Amino acid sequence: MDMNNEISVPKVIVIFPTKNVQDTIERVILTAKKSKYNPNIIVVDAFSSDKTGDLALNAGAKVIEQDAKAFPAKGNAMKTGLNEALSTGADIILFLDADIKNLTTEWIDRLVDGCINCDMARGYYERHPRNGAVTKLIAKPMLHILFPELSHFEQPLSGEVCARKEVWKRLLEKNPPDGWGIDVWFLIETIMSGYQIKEVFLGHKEHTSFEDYSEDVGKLAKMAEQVEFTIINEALKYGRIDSSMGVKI
Ligand SMILES: Nc1nc2c(ncn2[C@@H]2O[C@H](COP(=O)(O)OP(=O)(O)O)[C@@H](O)[C@H]2O)c(=O)[nH]1
Ligand SMILES: [Mg+2]
Repeated sequence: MDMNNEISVPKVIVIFPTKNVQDTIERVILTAKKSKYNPNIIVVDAFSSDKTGDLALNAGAKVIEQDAKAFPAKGNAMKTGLNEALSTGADIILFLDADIKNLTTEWIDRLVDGCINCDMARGYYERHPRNGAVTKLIAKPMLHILFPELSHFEQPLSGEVCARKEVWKRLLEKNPPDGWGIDVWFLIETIMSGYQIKEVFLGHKEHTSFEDYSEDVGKLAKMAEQVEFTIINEALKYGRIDSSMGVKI
């Protein structure tokens, strides 16, 4: 396939990492399948104890299990999904959260459109004011201090991320983390690798995970810790913190 063909008719794969999302999984798969890009769907499941796996299979997805039983495993699931998608010859790979209640087909079309002329397209949205605590209180303030060139990104932890296969291959080689740090790690490493990222506005986002912590953001402590750990590690790697732990910039 020559380059022009590849760009005009890309083979698109949508990957959903899933953990007990039986209320939303069918609808998000069917919605993604209606995209003008006619994507194949891969579900990377966390050994869900509910009906997620069966419902995903019936809705037409290929269902695989994440590589390890250690949790949290969002990063592990994304890496497992990438290896699977790359082995099936995908040109463009898009991740979407499976717990989205108001996903529309336009989200898929817009994100894939966004990375036809760019290396990576990431979704951003409006959310409930109490939603996104780790984004607002950990990721963005830390990036502002340690990676100020990334502080304009609205959603550094967006789960809606699309990139060309070359970009994903390069990122996989750099040893991504297994847990909740994966999203900000992909953001930092993509930019530090010299790629261009576009943020694409997707409107309002409603997702079921918010219901788990809307009354007690303390439930987000593990996610906060892993995001913080990842940003500190990346800051050390790129010399943004000196040996006395003083911030250089
Ligand atoms: N395979 C796998 N998927 C996960 C895991 N944790 C979360 N997910 C999925 O990853 C997506 C984002 O997780 P979610 O809990 O909604 O994160 P939040 O939106 O930041 O609160 C959802 O589709 C989850 O079902 C995990 O450990 N393994
Ligand atoms: Mg969610």
